[in-house]
Amino acid sequence: MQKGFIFDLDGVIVDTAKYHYQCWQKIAEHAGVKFSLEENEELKGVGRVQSLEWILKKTSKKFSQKQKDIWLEEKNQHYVSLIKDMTRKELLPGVLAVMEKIRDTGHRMALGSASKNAKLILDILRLTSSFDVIVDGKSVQHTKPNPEGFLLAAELMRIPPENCVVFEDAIAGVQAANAAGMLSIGIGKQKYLHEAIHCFESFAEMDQTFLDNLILVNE
Ligand code: B16
Ligand code: MG
Repeated sequence: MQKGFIFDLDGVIVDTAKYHYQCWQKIAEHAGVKFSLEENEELKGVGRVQSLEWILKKTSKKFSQKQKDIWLEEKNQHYVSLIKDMTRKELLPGVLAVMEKIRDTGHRMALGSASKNAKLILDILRLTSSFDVIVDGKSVQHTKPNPEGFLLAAELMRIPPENCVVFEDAIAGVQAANAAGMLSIGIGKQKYLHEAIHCFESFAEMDQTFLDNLILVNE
């Protein structure tokens, strides 16, 4: 049985959460609100516009759409300036080995990211050709926890959702995978990702027998 493996990008393949956080902190400062690292967990996997709205809910001040658009543009320019110098050293531990193992077994692989910068990041990391399908923030109307992106990835891979596995670092992404009827595997802290069916601190911590069983081809 051929399976579809869907990888989230930020926080699963590469550690970009720190850059998103740095950029949102600047915007929060402009808006006069405090924004902590703990709160940043809530924004993982959440689209850019929704992330700004989340931050602005922390203040009773009202901002015009023009002001919001300026901040969205500023946030993205800052973010792009930080990621452009990224190297493969910033790939998360164990992810490449897992990707290779899946590829060697003949399964299909998709990227399922909420980021509109996903293709740029894959190019920078020379990973674009590793995926059969790329679904990013530009491909969908609704971002995680809505399952639209993962369902689209399954459709494009031609694999039924119940035969898909999703690797996610975000609460919103785990919820999206569950809503899509896929097997959710959290990569990160169990305290945030307890809704995932399985959870590992990182790919490097993933039990090899578990991985072998996951990618086992049942005829
Ligand atoms: P951008 P993922 C998500 O990517 C990030 O986790 C989230 O923090 C970010 O706000 C979102 O992409 C949008 O990113 O501003 O680059 O379009 O984790 O779904 O790969
Ligand atoms: Mg993520």
